[in-house]
Amino acid sequence: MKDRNNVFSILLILLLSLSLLTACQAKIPPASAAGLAETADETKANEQPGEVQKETEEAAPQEQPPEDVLKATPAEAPAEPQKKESSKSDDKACFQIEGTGVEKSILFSLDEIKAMKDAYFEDDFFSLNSYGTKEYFHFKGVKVKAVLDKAGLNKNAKTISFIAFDGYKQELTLEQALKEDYIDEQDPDKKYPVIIAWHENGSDYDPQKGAPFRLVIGQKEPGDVNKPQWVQNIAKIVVD
Ligand SMILES: Nc1nc2c(c(=O)[nH]1)N[C@H]1C(S)=C(S)[C@@H](COP(=O)(O)O)O[C@H]1N2
Ligand SMILES: [Mo]
Repeated sequence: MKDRNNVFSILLILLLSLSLLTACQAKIPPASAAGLAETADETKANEQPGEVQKETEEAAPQEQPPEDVLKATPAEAPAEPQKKESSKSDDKACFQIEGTGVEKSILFSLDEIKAMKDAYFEDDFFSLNSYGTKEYFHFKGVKVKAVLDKAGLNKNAKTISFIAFDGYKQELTLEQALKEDYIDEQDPDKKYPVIIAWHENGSDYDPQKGAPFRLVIGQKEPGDVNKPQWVQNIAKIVVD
């Protein structure tokens, strides 16, 4: 009886550590995932606000229902009462930066990102989507530049791709990623860097609903449809 319990515990521990080890990378989609096609459309739409982006537009609202879905695992709960939630939250709370354009690949955890105090940026961001909807969102995050600096940029670095767990992708040139003076067409005093946000409109993203990171970028010029660029649930940043 005892032996069996021991074997069971060991198996459980093995399984848990395995899932922790692989959690951050397991679901990271390849750069060639389906999102690419939609992305191309979205990017074009930035220049031509009239363009249609049916698939992504319709999919978007479901992406982020700001509801509480925090019902923690009833079936397995008895074993470790306290630990469960935090280890679960950590599972997807990271993203990977990689590619030929960086000196080293790094896995960033949410805690590490939050600890980058010098790179912290918080503000209301104006958004315009392809339907012409204008809206402000409050974000807290870090400048993309700081994340790139940590990985170390190689001389060849030219493009920065932000890839989400659902395959959605947006690509910036290095210049666009480092630019610190994006605008808000309604407020001439504002200047924005590109950020990776972990907090939107009063709450941190819930890691149980996906990687808690979002790319946020202001407008290049008045009329710039910037919201499609706000990649949710960033899994990977590829620098080439
Ligand atoms: N991962 C991911 N991020 C995404 C999308 C998506 O389909 N997947 N859609 C984009 C588009 S087209 C828009 S307009 C906004 C919608 O953001 P919202 O859900 O906060 O309104 O998210 C953008 N970020
Ligand atoms: Mo969109």
